[in-house]
Amino acid sequence: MHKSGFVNIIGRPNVGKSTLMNALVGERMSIITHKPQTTRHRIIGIVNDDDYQVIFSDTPGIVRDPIYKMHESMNKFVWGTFEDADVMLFMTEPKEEYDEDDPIIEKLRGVKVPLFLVINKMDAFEQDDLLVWSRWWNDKVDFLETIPISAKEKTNTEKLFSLILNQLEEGPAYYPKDQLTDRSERFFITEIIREKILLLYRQEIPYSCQVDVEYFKDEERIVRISAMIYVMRKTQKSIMIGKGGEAIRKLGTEARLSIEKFLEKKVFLELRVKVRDNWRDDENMLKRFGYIQ
Ligand SMILES: Nc1nc2c(ncn2[C@@H]2O[C@H](COP(=O)(O)OP(=O)(O)OP(=O)(O)O)[C@@H](O)[C@H]2O)c(=O)[nH]1
Ligand SMILES: [Mg+2]
Repeated sequence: MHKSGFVNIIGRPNVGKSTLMNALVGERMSIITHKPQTTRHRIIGIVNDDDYQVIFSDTPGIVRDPIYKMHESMNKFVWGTFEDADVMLFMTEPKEEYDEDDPIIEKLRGVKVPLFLVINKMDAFEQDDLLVWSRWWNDKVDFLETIPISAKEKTNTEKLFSLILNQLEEGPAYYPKDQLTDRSERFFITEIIREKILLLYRQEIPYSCQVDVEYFKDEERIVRISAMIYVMRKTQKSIMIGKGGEAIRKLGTEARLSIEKFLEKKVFLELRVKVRDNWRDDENMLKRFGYIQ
């Protein structure tokens, strides 16, 4: 019998959804940083075997108070995963507070497919904290099972995978068996650059940025890439570039090294910066960057 299904991972920003997906898939699919709102899209990671195909979806952290259209789109990606899930993983971490009337609770109550409560970062908390948080959630929502894990240290992640597999029903392979994701190389390059921006720049800068790979040419010995970084204000542009171009050079080097690892090839990377004041609210820009269809 061949099993398959969609397993969707949701939760607030920064709880470790992307870390978990990468651990389950065994590849570095989604970018991970210590900052909230790292993931902005729904990203698929596929685990293939002769007897099964499990299609995981990593999603953006649920934004509580959407300010920009971009945030609304990010939340829409999350709510969309309620429609097509065969299994849902709701992820939280001890000490993460929710209000009794948080809309996610009502949403979770309505889930008809197997629903797991995944309490992450068990490496960083006491057993008691795990119990308290498990109890709080289980009083409110009918989870099939609660599982404490450490996505970072891969504690209980294999156990979680087999629990998921037990819940999947007979079904076909939806993707070719050698496929790991639905995203293009270009998308991952954009994400790698964005990851470095999140790591290198402070405060609102990373959140004001969008990266667009404008040129990608795979030549015999080298891959040539040119990317545009959109920011919202002139002052942000000068921060991106830095004194004498120092900041953007550093970004360029770190991104290039990471892209070279990803493509397993030498890379020439050109980065440019442009001001586009309201891209997070601009429908055309949001369409172009895949936030809305
Ligand atoms: N201590 C500890 N830290 C973890 C664990 N899993 C993830 N983290 C850290 O938590 C931070 C956020 O991880 P991500 O995987 O990016 O979280 P996310 O839920 O995808 O965040 P968004 O994309 O912003 O929604 C990173 O600094 C991770 O290294 C864990 O099991 N233990
Ligand atoms: Mg993420």
